[in-house]
Amino acid sequence: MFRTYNATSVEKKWQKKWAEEGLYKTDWKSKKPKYYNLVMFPYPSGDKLHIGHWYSYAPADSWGRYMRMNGFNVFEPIGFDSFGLPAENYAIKTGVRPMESIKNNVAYMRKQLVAMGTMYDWNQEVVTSNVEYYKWTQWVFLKLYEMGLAYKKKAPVNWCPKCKTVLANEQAQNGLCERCDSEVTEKFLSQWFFKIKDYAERLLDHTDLDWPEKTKTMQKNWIGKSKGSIVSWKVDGTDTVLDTYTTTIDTIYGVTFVVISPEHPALGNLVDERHKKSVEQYVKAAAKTSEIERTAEDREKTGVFTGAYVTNPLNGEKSSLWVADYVLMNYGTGVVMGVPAHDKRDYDFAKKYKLKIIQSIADDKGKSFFYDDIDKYAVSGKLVDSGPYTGMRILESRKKITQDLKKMGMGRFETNYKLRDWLISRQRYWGAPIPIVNCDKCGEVPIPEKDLPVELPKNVEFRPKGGKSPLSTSPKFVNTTCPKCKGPGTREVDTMDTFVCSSWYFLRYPSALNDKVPFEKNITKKWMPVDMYIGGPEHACMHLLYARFINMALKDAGYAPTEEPFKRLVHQGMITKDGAKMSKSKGNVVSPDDFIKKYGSDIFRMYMMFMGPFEQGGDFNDKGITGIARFLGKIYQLMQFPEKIEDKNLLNKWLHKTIKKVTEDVEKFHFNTAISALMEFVNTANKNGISESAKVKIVKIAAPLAPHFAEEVWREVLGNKKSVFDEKWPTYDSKCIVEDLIEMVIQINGKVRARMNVSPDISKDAALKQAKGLENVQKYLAEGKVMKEIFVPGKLVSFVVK
Ligand code: ANZ
Ligand code: ZN
Repeated sequence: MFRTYNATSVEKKWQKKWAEEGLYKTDWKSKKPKYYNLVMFPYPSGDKLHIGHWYSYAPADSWGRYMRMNGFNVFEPIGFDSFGLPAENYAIKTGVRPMESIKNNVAYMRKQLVAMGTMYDWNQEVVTSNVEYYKWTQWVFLKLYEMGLAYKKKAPVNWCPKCKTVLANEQAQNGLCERCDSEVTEKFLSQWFFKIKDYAERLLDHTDLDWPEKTKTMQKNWIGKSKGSIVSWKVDGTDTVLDTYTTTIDTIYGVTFVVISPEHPALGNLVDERHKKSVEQYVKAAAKTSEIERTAEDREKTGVFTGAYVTNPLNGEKSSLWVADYVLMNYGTGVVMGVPAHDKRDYDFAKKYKLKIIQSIADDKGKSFFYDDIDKYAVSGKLVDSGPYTGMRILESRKKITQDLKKMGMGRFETNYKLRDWLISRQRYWGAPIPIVNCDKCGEVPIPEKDLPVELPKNVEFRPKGGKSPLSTSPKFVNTTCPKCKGPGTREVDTMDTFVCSSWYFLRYPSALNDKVPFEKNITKKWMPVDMYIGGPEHACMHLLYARFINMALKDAGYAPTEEPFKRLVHQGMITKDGAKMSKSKGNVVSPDDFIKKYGSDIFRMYMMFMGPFEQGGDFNDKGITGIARFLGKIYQLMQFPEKIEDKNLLNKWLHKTIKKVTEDVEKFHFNTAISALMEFVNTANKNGISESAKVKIVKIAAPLAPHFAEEVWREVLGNKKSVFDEKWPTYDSKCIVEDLIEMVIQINGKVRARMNVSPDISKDAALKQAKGLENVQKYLAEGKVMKEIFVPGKLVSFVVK
């Protein structure tokens, strides 16, 4: 009777054939519109490709295939983010040098990705730990250095005791290490930073980016733009003026004390003899406390009086100046005005040290409130006991007070950002060395571009010891000549954060084979920006922020062609097993390889897509996968049916409905419902029969979802010579889809007033529009009544007219 489908042998055959035919080699000369389809490349740690990679990469590839069939010249590259901790930790665990283990792991992952049946253009592969790549990562560093965007500074930095390295702020959110969840401590070290803060305003602008709202909001919150005012306070008996930063200048008549940060450079000169000892003690203790501790909300507020007094420039009132560790030096000006009536922290502080509490703002009933509730009162609240500003609305007063202060030369408007500069040095071996030489005579000297790469030495003890950079133990690496004076110099021994490697790889892909430049101008200009970027939402405030920044900086340097690197962004959801996150420690990790062996990759790919909407994720179970296997078996049979149709109209209607549904669902990344639609079609066609022309269309729309399977049917069963992926995506004929209409009843204030015939899936807006056009309804509207609401419960339209 019918042949049955043998996934394993079929898939191997097509993978081989596709490679031989060069089917997925990018056509650089094509006249078709370009489409850059990108996934976040994997870390080749010891784990191989796991189910999360599969869940993200397979549908991403289906999307690329879909776009290709829609007439685009699709560029779909892949590579390996192979520097950094995952690879290095694996090497440490196994004792195999990272250079060796990376080679093996990359080779293994490559095989897995081929087995997945992806249409990656392997010619353009990048491996970030290869010197051909990291040479250009060092080049990126030099460009930023030339622009004044890379600098070294001694600063308190996050230190992960387990990873034995410093971390960027983004990698230590909530005080935990992004990689190992250890509690982060603080160290005072000299480190390299990138001035991402200079780009805060541009990074806040997401106009024209088709990105998930949530991700844009997360970036906005992380950048943390704050608009406020600076006020200057003269210190009694000195020439010193202290600036405070406040977002609520409207409370200035409620200031009863001012607080200075323990690290403030002016503090030493302001303390009087009597308070010197207690202040010194306090400052010492504060230096040992981390920022995370100091800013914890539930922590008891402490501080000491400095003996100094400052003057409020508006009413001449004197306030005592205190030093307290809840004021940080690296935000605003490092000095804060204390308003205990309206700020909780200041309130706790005032209570503890018996300071005055003066109300200066009130809600519309005259009641005082804390600023936590500002959203409720910003519009209605008013100033009280505030001199000439008394009675003024809060928002209005902010403008007026700041303008007045400005005229007096005692203040101005100011914008601050929470975002800190990006700390990029790491005390680890497995990264791109920072291309800088330190010379006694010339100081810090960048290595000239022509002398790149600074190669990572092979024979170095790579296991980190006591927080010293492993490279510092190699005199051969460290000792060099100064590029400027040719005298003796020493190299930087830190390596770059791997997020530097991944913040420009999308620019490299189209020029991956070029060893003269990091990327060719014309090619990059043609291919950037990335049209579709797919990857995890956990990268919102790290990779996705860094990549935007580096791209913008390289644009300013005249290299990158576009302001933004990624036009459309889609995040995959998470796969769970029995409702729990998969993890090695729980022992519930599903290995994709076993399933591929058993079912083949198309069935596995389809099953992953069938679990739920791509962005939502789903729960993995073994039963579902056999259902998909049976389904593909059924289509395979259907494609061998002789042409014998019961009802031609029925077939046409289902065919076009299915094309429409699959097209629309794939556009939305709802692969799960696209697959359901195909299943429904197959069930109907099994009973009703199928035509040769319908077979052709069905194979085409199934092709992105089950690539090997579709190619097998297309060429071997239907007898075509060329690949199904060189075919055009079928269009549907809406005339064939017209549904049987249903009657909808229209109620006005509870009484049936009219009826109309509509399609069963009519939207609320369309129903409303159509109903408004009815004569009977218009009569009611003409009486001057306003349509307030409309409901479409089931098949009923109901107007409430007032
Ligand atoms: C007086 C005041 C009264 C404040 C009030 C708040 C409420 P955002 O929105 O986060 O920018 N602040 C300023 N610099 C600080 C620093 N270096 N360390 C700790 N706190 C600092 O918050 C701005 C507010 O945070 C400022 O407004 C200041 O306190 C505080 F009822 O000034 B406010
Ligand atoms: Zn020198």
